[in-house]
Amino acid sequence: MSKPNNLESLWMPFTPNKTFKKDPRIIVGAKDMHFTSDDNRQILDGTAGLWCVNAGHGRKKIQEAVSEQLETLDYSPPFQFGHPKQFELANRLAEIFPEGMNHVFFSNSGSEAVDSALKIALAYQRARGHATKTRLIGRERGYHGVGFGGISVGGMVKNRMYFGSMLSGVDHLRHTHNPSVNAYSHGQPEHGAELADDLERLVQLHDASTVAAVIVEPIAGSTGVLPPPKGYLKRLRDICTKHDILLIFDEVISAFGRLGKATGSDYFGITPDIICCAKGLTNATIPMGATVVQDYIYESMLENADAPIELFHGYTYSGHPVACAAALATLDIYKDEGLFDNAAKMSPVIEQAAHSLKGTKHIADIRNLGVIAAIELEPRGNTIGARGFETMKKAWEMGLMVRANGDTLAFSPPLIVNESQVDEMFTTVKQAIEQVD
Ligand code: PXG
Repeated sequence: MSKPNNLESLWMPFTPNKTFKKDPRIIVGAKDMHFTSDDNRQILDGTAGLWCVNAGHGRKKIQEAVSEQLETLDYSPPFQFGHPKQFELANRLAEIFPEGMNHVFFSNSGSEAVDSALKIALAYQRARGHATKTRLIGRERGYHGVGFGGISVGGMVKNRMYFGSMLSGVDHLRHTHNPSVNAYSHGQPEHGAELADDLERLVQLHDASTVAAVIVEPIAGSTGVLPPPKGYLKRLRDICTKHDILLIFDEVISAFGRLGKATGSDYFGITPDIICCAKGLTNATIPMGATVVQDYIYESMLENADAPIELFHGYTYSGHPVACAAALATLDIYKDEGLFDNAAKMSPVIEQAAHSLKGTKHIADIRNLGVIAAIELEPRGNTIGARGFETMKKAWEMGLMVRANGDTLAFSPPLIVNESQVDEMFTTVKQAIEQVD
């Protein structure tokens, strides 16, 4: 397959359409750790697509499961009817998610998993008699997808500024990025646990009786990879518990092995009340999101809701049979191939390779955790993001896919990555950085 001859009609998401269409990057195939471009080059996937193809591309087992499911049951309505695989998948997730988190609500994306979590939090507070707890707290630089709920609690300015006033009754913690004391940290930074105390201040301002939930990414991804300072998540958990506020972890990036465990919660040893996930759930083959809740949330809703339908929420494709088949096959691969353990094994290799670039021109900071690394470049004068974008394009020409979030280059390869591929990723990106102005 070659380049389509007319790129005009498609409005591309999160993409400068004008410049892309003048000089497009077209992907026509993928296998294991590589994409194939339309000019038939092999591109090393340094990003697992968009942090999602955790088991690598073109996995036969998933293909077979999907095709068999399409033959057997292509669709069944999720409201008032069930099909076996959605129950099986919920049970399988309960096995690998933290203890006590045994109830799963399905959706079709990370954004929907987040909106579902926020709505469940509000409905739960009301059902248990705390109807004044309606306020939602997010964090500066947070990314929680693109629904109105997600952008309201999110903290990335461009994702918010064009879209009006969003949800009311939302407040934000400060972000945790502090390069003046934490630059070039290996893994979690030492400084900044006290920033969790922002939640105490917000409670002083609004009163706990008005706060339903706090949502954070345990490791912030899209904003340029910000591992949490040591002790920060524990402090946040403790303050939430003290004030009877739900803690939601948005694990759309961190679940399914990115940190060497099934969940970031498991990796950090901090259990939230609700976890949102998506991406790696189906190895990105079929869109799917999930919101996993503590038993007491589900049980309280069933007991106290004021209507026979306990939660007035759901999607036409909640628990879609084909997505469930893809997810079950994906979970089998993670388990059979020990991919979370491989991620844990590769984490120090990535750390070492990433930090070996310190001293390369333009580089201002390097961060890493698990199978994630980020190289932050100095912006070129006032043109924020230009240097990052040009480096991404240069790397593509050189056979490497890397994400540019502003001037931060982010790596999050599939968990099947090996040492020589890690070496290739960082050698190539170094050369790319050296070639941009
Ligand atoms: N929460 C988090 C933490 C995410 O990273 C979403 C929610 C939304 O998921 P959906 O499936 O609705 O896109 C995400 C998505 C990037 C990048 O450049 C990351 C995401 C999406 C687009 C770009 O790092 N993550």
